[in-house]
Amino acid sequence: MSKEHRSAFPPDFLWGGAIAANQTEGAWREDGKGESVADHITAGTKTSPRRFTEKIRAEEFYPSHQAVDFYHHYKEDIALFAEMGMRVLRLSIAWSRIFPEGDEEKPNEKGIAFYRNVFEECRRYGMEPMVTLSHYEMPYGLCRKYGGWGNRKLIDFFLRYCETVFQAYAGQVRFWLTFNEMNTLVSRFGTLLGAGILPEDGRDLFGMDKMGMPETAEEQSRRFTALHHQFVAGAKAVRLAHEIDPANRVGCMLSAAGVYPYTCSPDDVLEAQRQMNRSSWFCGDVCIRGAYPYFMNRYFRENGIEIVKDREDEQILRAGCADFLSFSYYSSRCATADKEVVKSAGNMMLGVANPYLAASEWGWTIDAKGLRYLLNELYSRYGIPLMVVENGLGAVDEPGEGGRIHDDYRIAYLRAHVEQMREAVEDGVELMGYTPWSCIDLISASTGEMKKRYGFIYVDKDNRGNGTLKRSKKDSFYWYQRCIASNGADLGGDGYAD
Ligand code: BGP
Repeated sequence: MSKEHRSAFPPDFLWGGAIAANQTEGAWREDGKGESVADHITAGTKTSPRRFTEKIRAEEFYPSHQAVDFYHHYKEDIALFAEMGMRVLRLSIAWSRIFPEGDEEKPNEKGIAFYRNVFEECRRYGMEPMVTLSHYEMPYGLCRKYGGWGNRKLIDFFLRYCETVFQAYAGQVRFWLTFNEMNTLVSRFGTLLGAGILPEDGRDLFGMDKMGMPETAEEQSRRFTALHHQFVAGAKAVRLAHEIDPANRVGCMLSAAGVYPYTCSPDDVLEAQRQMNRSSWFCGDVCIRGAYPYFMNRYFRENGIEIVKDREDEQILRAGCADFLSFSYYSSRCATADKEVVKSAGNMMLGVANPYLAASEWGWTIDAKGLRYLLNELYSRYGIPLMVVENGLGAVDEPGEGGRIHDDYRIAYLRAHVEQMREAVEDGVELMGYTPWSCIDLISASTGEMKKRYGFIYVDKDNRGNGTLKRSKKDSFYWYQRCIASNGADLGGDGYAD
């Protein structure tokens, strides 16, 4: 295996890892925490979807309730992250720990104290916390009482929460991300997790059971209005963060995937462009350029979508552009205008299978070069610093002799992606950092499984919640440790175990 001994990455490159509160913390009702929308979603599998229940039912299993118990293990976990050499930990604050129902006047002090301790622990090791303000876990009270982000009142509730945490952690946290993968709201996948718009009791998480049925214009209008409210809230949060502490840097966060035309037929090329416009550029343009792009007008018009806006919104959007663009990258997809071409299995954004690429066990296309392509596309469009805040391989890990996990498949995936990031940096892209998903095993967002593992650190827990929660280092732990120590120069070779 060849080794590269030169690093293109800047010396202050932010190597780290990413987690989210609802997928790691557990302690769902401890120390005054309220229920979040994630706490109402049952476990699923690759083939049986997660479901939403209005009430918590004793006979159902809700993975976020315990997750991997980061709430009680954070010291041990952060020590392990530091041992890998991580310089940044991307994590989210569970909004419902700070405002249990979402609409209280006063925050929950115990929730504030918890994150203060977590950030202090990070700082003890010289690790920067990077905080996602809303990662698929808004207070359930806001969904139940107000209809989620479809209601404009959410902007004020969100801003109150932002002000509370910006003040509380001033000096401790410099990097903030507003809404995780906010562009999932451009399709029905984001309706529940992203917008907090509740479906009927027992409905599947992504509305896949309705996939054949088109959404009504009214449903779409509500979803796009919810997204508009998030745009406004995000822009206001950027301003507020800067006012409270000029050192704050606030990024928007997108789920990003390159979209390739399935063939070079102009119809496929136009279809790929149409999908890219809607799925990535739309939200990026609003958050970074501060205005709705021209191409959405026709889409809104033709689908009867009406977005309720206030007169001052244009100005708010212009005044609150993000400082940097962060995104998750797992795969790319193909687009075709040919209805006969079979759709491949996928996650949030379905696409046509790419005959040149392999896929993960969960059907996600693996495309490291697609990351270089995308980094260049994003940078040439926006010209602001970029950060890859999620990237990784969900796979089944089987402990071998002595409980060791030889996850060479994960190392291969990550190595290929780091190599392509390095190429992009050589191309001239301004890349701030990389926080793979994930530094530790956690609950899968789409399926609720533990079995779909992403971490460098194994957590002994199964799909039904059984296990000791013991942490152990996988081979990828040592690989990443060397990658960071060499600033991305040493990516090769086997034998990364102790
Ligand atoms: C992103 C989410 C994460 C994470 C990741 C992997 O969409 O931001 O929360 O879970 O995808 O997806 P999954 O957990 O479904 O495998």
